[in-house]
Amino acid sequence: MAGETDCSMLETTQKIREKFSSLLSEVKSSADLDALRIEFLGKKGQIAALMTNLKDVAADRKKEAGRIINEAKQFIEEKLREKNDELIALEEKRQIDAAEVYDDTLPVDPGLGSYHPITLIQREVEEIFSSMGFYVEDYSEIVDDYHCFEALNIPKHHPARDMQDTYYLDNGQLLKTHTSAAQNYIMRKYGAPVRAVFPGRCFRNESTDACHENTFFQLEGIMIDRDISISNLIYFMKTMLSEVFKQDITVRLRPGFFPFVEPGFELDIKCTICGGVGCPSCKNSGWLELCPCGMIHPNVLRAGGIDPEEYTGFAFGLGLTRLAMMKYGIKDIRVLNSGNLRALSQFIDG
Ligand code: FA5
Repeated sequence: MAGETDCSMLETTQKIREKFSSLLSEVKSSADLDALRIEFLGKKGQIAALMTNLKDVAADRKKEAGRIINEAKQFIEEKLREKNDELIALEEKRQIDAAEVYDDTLPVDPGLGSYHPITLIQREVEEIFSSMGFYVEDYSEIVDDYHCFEALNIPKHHPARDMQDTYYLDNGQLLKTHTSAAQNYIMRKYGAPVRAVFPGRCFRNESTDACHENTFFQLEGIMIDRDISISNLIYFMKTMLSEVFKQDITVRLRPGFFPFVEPGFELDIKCTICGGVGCPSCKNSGWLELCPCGMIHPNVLRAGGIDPEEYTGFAFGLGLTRLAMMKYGIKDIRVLNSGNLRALSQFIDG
């Protein structure tokens, strides 16, 4: 290449580029790619050879020839990088595809995990009610004011709203304060007659203690048909509690006020932690409010598109988190949201 001009340098580098491109198209692995890198960019590679020959180029052409060689080098480096990225992506895809081959015949290690007590109790109560012909429904955790309050006979500025302060979103929606927020949706979905339960996470802006959390679970139930009365309500509550506890527990029913039922009741359970003598889990009263309930208010039926002249129904709002406390003997409700695996993984189904 002695005395070569920048014009013939251009031709030479062009040939090198073409040869490189053709070899690159055959590269299948990073080993191939490395070999190509050495052939063209290595110490004894084709670009290094051009650089060596640069000394023989006429002085006034050297700069231009150097630029042409550099461009070829950059071209090769760029293409090698692209190919390297392509090979990495292909390898990742191959690994992901291989991982998706799931072998369900592999033995399962029973020590791998356990269900959260809320999951256990929720499934148990769902099963009890579905065996009695109730649908099990799901509902959003973010709701609007209408479903959480207005459809439940709690107009704006009603004092009952003060008992359920919650977290509002910028768009006016809110985190649901109670599972009753789904009543209207269920009535609209099924019409009457209907029987359904719908568990869900609830949120309230309140201070926590051994029996109050700002995030807890309820399981709501409604039953609407012709001639439904308080006797039906009491029957279903009794059946549910005796199935869950499978032993004698003491409950009491007392009047309670909720704008969406009339009449309304508080159903309390005698604290299973202290046996009724009083402890922090029951705020020293011996009793724990567990499952308020009542006969659905005619305005609520009407809002759900159901004629209150023809149908009546009951509703209840079971405190699922408190039920888990009472069933499993969990003294402090805050353990349930704690993520403390030593405490939470010791409960078994049934
Ligand atoms: C209600 O939420 C009504 N929606 C229930 C209802 C439904 C009444 C249908 C009538 C008909 P209350 O705010 O009392 O009511 O909550 C119901 C149950 O949820 C309580 O008895 C309790 O068991 C549980 N609960 C309420 N607040 C908390 C809290 N901060 N932490 C843990 N559990 C709670």
